[in-house]
Amino acid sequence: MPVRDAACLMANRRIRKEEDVITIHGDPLSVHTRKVIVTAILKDIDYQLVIPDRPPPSRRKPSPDELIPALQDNDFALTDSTAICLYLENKQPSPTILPGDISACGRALWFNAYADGTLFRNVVQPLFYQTIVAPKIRRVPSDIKLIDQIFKEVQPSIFGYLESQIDGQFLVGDAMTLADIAIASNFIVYQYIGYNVDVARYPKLGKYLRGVAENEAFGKALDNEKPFVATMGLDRSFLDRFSFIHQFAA
Ligand SMILES: N[C@@H](CCC(=O)N[C@@H](CS)C(=O)NCC(=O)O)C(=O)O
Repeated sequence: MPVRDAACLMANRRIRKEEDVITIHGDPLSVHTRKVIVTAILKDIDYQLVIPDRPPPSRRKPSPDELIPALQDNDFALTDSTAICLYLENKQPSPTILPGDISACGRALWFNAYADGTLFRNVVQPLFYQTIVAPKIRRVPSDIKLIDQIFKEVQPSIFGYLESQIDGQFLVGDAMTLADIAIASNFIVYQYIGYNVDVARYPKLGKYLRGVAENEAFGKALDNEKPFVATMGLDRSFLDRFSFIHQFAA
């Protein structure tokens, strides 16, 4: 698709040579697209974002599994946020999103898998569907019983597990890794759709998420999302509260 015909074109800072600019097909509000965007920004890789048709049920499918994100880097196409992030890691190794130490690297990959396979599949995706897609896009009632069940029976063990794993600013080591990008990206959507992390119950998780959202690359991605958040009528006030708390804690 010619760049100017794209539903949305977002250049990441200055444009270098055209062949250096990768194309990310995805939605800026999607958990998995954000992983790729944050990774590209962190690594100073220029990208353009092409948003497939909205709303989700009628998207044009850019990938074999019909999911977003998908990457196009000149002649090379790739799907799956983790595969794409690891491709970008090899394309531009510094700064790294995977620690060199083998156990730390394994741990980062584990949290990335947990973010997708457990946090997203069991909490964020069903809540997104029941809170946004069902009532606002498909115009069918939300399943209140299911939402309640997620809060009471599913969420506590997942949030509790994460709370137990946080010991400092990042999940692994002393810099942002794929683990933080994947986990925090889920919580951004969780909060966009109107839910808050109970900081009295999960104080480490709350503080950790604030820190990741304030990371420069993550923060830039979130700034770029502002117009899309507004269009979808989502709530980004938690990010203002983050900076409010940050200013007064400084
Ligand atoms: N394992 C895949 C999951 C991708 C995924 O579930 N993407 C969602 C959006 S976050 C999707 O494409 N949903 C259908 C749609 O938006 O059309 C990855 O990491 O990329």
